[in-house]
Amino acid sequence: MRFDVITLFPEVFRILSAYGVSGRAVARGLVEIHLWNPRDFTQDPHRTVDDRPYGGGPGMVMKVEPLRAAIAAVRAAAPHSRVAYLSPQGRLLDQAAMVEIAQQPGWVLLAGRYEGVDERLIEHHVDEEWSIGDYVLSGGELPAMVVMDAVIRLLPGALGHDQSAQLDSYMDGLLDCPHYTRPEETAEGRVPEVLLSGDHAAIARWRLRQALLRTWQRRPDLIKRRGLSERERALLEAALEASIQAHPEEGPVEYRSKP
Ligand code: 4FV
Repeated sequence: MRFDVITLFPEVFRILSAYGVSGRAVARGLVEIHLWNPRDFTQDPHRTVDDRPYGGGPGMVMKVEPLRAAIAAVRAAAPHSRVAYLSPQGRLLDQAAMVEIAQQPGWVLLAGRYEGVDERLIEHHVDEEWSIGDYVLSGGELPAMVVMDAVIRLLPGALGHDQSAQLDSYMDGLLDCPHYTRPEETAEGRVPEVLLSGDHAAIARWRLRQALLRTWQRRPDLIKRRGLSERERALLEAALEASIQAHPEEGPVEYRSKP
C-alpha cells in the first residue's frame, strides 16, 4: 500500500511512521508514506497557498494552482493511486469503508486547512471525498492519519497475527466484547470464570453474547443495520434475560452507555 499525503504540515505525519503498528508496517515495507507540501508548488516569493473567499465571509480558502500542481506531481509518481479529499462534506467512513480502501494499491490523501479548498479543485482533480465524522476540525491532517491508521492495521502482516484484525470491533458489525488480563482478582473484582475455563467454545460464545448485549444496549442502530442470525438472536435474548435477572430493579434493558 502507498499513501501520498498533500499537506501544509508534513512533519505531523512522523507519528505514523515512527510508532506502533503503523511504524512497524512502514519499517517492514508493508506501506510507503510520501509527503508533499503545496507550498513547494507555488510560483510566488511568498509561497501563497490560500486567499480570501469570493463572496466575502470569514477565513481563507486554499487556492487551485498549488494543489493542482501538487496532485499532478503525485499522480506522476503514483499512477495507480486515487485522490481522496478529507472533509466534513465527504462520505462518512466506517470499518467497512476502511476494508474497501485497503483493497486499493494506493491513495493520495489531500489534507485541507483554513475554511477548505476551492471547489473547482475538488470537481476537477479529486476522485473521492471522505469524512471521519460530523464535526469540524482545523485541518485534514488528523482525518488523514485516522484513515491511514485504520487501513494500515488491515494490511496482511501488519498486526501480530492476521487473525486479530478479523476480531476487531465492527469487523462483524458488532461492538467489541469486554477484555481482561492478569491478575484474576483485583480490588475491582474477579475475571469472569468462563475466561479462565480453557473451554474455547464456551469462551467464544460468551464473547459473542457480550458483544451482542453491548451493541444492543449502546448501538442499537448497528443491530438494525446488520440484522441477527437465529443463533445470535437466541444468544441476545438469553443475555437480555440474564441481565434483567441480574438487575431486576433496572427493569427492561433500555439503551445505556455503561452496563
Ligand atoms: C474533516 C472531517 C474536517 C474542515 C475545514 C479541515 C476540516 C478544515 N475532514 N472529516 N470531519 N476537516 O473537519 O474529514 O480545512
